[in-house]
This record gives sequence, C-alpha cells and structure tokens, in this order.
Amino acid sequence: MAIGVFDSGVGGLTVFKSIANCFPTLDIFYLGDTARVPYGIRSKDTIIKYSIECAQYLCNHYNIEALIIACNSASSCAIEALKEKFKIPVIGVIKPGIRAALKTTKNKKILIIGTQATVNSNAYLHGIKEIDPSIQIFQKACPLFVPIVEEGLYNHPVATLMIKEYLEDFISKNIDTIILGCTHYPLLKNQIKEIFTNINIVDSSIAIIEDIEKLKINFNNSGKRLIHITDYSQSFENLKNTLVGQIPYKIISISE
Ligand code: DGN
Repeated sequence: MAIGVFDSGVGGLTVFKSIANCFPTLDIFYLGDTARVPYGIRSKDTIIKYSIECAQYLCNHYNIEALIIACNSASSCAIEALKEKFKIPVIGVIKPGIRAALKTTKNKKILIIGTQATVNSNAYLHGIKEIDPSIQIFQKACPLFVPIVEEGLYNHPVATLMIKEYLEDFISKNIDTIILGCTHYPLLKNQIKEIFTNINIVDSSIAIIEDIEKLKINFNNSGKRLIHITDYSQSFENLKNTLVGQIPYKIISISE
C-alpha cells in the first residue's frame, strides 16, 4: 500500500519532499503532469479533467490508499470531483493552508497569493470566511512566479524585482500572514520575507502533514519513491535535483 501525490508539474515536489521527510517508510508515488503544465491559467473544467486523469493513472498503477493533491490550482478547482470519483481519502492543500493561517494571524489580515485559477476560485477566501468572517483578506494572482522558479531564477535579483512588482501595494496594509497558495512559491520564501518584514509565511507543504498523520493507512512500507512525469524538460530535471535529489523518475502518458 502507498499514497499517490499529483501536481500539474514539478512544483508539487515541494509537497512530496515534505511528506517524504516526515514519513520515511511510506511508499510515495508522485505524478507531475509536466506535458500540460501550467494548470493555473486553465478553466475549471479543464483542471478537473486533467486532475481526474492524473488520479486515475495513480489508482490504476499502484495500490494507493490516499490521494494527495499537491497542486493549489487542482485543489481549488477539482477536489470535490476527485472525492466523488475516487473512493479513497483525498487531501488537498487548501484546507491545511487555511488552518495554519488562522492559527498564525494575530491581526486578522491575511494575503493569499497563487495562480490565476486559485485566486479566481476564491477557495481560500471562502474557506477562511466560513470559519472566521471577520478576517480581512487580500488576494493577488502572481502568474510570473511559476516560470521564474522553473527557470531556476529564485535566488536571482529578477525574482526580488518581480515580487516587488506584484506585492508592493500590500506592504502598507499591515498584513501579518501570507499564504503561499502555489506549489512553487516556497522557493521564494526568503525573498518574500525580505520585502515584508515581520510577516508569517504559511507553506501548505508543511501544513498538510497534520492531515496525512490522521489518515488511517499503513505508514510502514519500504519507503519506495518514484516520480512520474508526462514530459521531459531540462528545467524539470534541474528543479527535481534541487528539491529531491536523485529520486528516480519515469516518463509516462496519461491522456487518451
Ligand atoms: N502547481 C500549480 C499550483 O500550485 O497552483 C502551479 C503551477 C501551475 O500549474 N501554474
């Protein structure tokens, strides 16, 4: 038995890495839909279709006991469809992120950053308002963050420039908590902290661990890990090596 983790591409390896570190004996199979990344600019229907295909592949090929949606765009748009279709526990990154942000904020001012699909879905906003309607929420889609990270430029001055361009207007808003609502953004954590002093950063790849711990599954397997991708690129390999090192990968096909 094992768990399956999927993402639109390589960014979800931030979530995979966090899970792999916390559960060393758990078998984990990751699927990154690198042929069709990014999901963040696509319609809800397309994100649902792609997400079902990723989940179906993992269910068909491995005896998975739970499905983890590492991708914020897929978690925002497709979690209900996946829960309905697959009869195993399905965990996305939105609820853990919300829980962590609500625990963290003191002044009840939260900024959510993510892809266009995640921000348009209002999944974080509605989830937070349901629990605490008094929270003041700011949202900003930051579409250029993903390609900058994929290009390996997260430590380059261009990343700082880009973060300023998207987020400068929020500096004066006295926000105390930012939700990194995209798989790639943890790689920009330090640069975001440089711009917002005294900010708390919520990283769903860490927050999700609590949800996984609660699963009633067998965590004692052989600690097998395998990454599946739907297309190869050098940027995939570079980012994979940076994030998780020498874990093996194979190229697969999932669409009809
Ligand atoms: N994995 C996506 C997310 O977390 O929303 C980012 C990459 C993308 O599809 N744009």
